[in-house]
Amino acid sequence: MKRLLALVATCATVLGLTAATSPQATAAATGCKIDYTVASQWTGGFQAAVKVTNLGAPVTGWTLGFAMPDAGQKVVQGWNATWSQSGSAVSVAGVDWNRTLATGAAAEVGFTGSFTGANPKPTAFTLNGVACTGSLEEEPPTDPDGTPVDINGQLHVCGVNLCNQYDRPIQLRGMSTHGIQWFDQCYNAASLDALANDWKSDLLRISMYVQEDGYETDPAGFTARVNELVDMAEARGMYALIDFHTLTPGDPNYNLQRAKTFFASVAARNAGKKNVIYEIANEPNGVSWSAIKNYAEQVIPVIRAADPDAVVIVGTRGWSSLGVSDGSNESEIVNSPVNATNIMYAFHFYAASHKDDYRSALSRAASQLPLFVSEFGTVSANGGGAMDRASTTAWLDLLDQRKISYANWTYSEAPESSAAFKPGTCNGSDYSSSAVLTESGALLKSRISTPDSFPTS
Ligand code: IDC
Repeated sequence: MKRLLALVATCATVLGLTAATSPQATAAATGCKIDYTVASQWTGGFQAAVKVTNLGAPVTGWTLGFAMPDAGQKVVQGWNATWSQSGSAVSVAGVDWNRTLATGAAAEVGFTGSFTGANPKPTAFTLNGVACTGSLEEEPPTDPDGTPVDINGQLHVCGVNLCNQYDRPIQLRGMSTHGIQWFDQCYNAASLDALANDWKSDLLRISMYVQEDGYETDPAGFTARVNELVDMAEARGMYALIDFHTLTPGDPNYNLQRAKTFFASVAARNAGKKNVIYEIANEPNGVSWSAIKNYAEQVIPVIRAADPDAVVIVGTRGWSSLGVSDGSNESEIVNSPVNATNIMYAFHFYAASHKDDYRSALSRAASQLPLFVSEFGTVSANGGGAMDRASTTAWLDLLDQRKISYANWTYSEAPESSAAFKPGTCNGSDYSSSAVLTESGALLKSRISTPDSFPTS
C-alpha cells in the first residue's frame, strides 16, 4: 500500500476578540488546510500537487500564497489556477470553475517546478492572506479489503454520480484496450494480472470496433472474445466496460441492427454478473443529438430486457464531446435527455487538443448530467503527438475532484504515443516496469495506482 507524505498545514485564525472576552465575536473562525504532495521528482525537477481545503466561510474568489524555501526553486508550469512567482513568493489564483469554495470544499492545483540542490517543501501557506502554519504528517493509508468489484458490487446511477452498493458515489479509474481486432495479443493473463495488481486498475474497457475489420466481419467470434475478457476482468475483481466502438460511419443508426443483436447476446450472457457496464456507441459524429437519442432509445430496451440493472453509457454528439466539438454543448442533452433510467453520458477528450473550454463544459455539465469519461488520451486527438502533461494533470485532477470515472486510451503496444507500452511489450510478460512503459503509460500508472477511497457503508 502506497503511503504519501503530505505536508498538512492548518490555519485557524479567530477574528475579532477572544472567547474569554466576547463569545459572540468568536463565530467568524477562518481556516484552511493544505495537503502538499510531491507526485514525482527527477534530476532538477519535480511535480507537486496542492490541495487547499477551505475551513472558513464560503469564498467566491481565492488566492493561495506560499514561499519557495530556496531561491533556486521555481514554478515552471502550473495548472487549475493562474500562477505567478516573484522571488520566492508564489501566488496562485483560482479560475472560473474552482474559484467558489464552500466551507469544507477543496480546490486541487498542481505544478511542475525546478530546483537546484535539495528540494525542500514550500512553507508559509496562506489563503486570502490568512497565514497557515504547518506540520509534517503522514496520511493514513486507505486499505480497503478486496477488489474494486468486491467492495462496490453492482453499480447504479444516483443523481449525477456513479454509486456503489452502499448508494455512495465512487470513481472508477482504469484503462481501455485498443481495438481488439488489432491488439488482441495484449490481453492475456499476465497483462490483466498486471493491470489489476500493479496498476490497481478498477476497470477494463473492452474496445470492440464494429467496422475496420471488427465485429461486422465475425459477429460470433468478437462476441465470444468480449465475453472472455469480461470473465478475465471479473476474475481479477475489475469492472468491464463493453464498448461497441462505432467510429466511422459516425451515425450509430448505421449499426442499429448489429447493436441490437450484439447487446441482446452479451446482456443475456452477462446478466448475472456485477462487473459489467455497457457503452452502446463510442463516438457519434456528423450526426444530430436527436438521431443519437433515437438510437439509444432502441438499444437500451434490448439490454434492459436481458440485464435490467446494469449501467448503460450513451455516446454524445461530436465524438462524445457533449456536442462541444460540433459547436454545440450539453444543453441539448439536458433539454432532451434519453428516456431511460440508470444511464450516463460519455465525455471523451484528448489532453493536447482539448483544454480549458472543454474543461469548462465538463464542469458545467457535471452538475446536470451523469458523466463517464469512457475514453481519453494524454496526447492529440489523432492518438499521437507529444504527451501534454500539464493538460492531462489538469483533466485528471478535475475528474478526481468530481468523482468522474475514466478509462485511458490505450492499454496497448500500438506504435503511437497514446499507447501505454512500447512496441514489442506484448511478446513478453512485463507490463509494469519503466522498461516497458511509454511516457503516457508511466503517467497513467502513477495516477491509477494510488489508493481508492471507496465508501464501505
Ligand atoms: C485510433 C487509434 C489508431 C487507429 C484509429 C483507427 O489510436 O491506432 O488507427 O483509431 O480508427 C478516438 C477513437 C479511437 C481513436 C482515437 C485516437 O475513439 O478509435 O483510435 N480517438 O485517434 N476518438 C478520439 C481519438
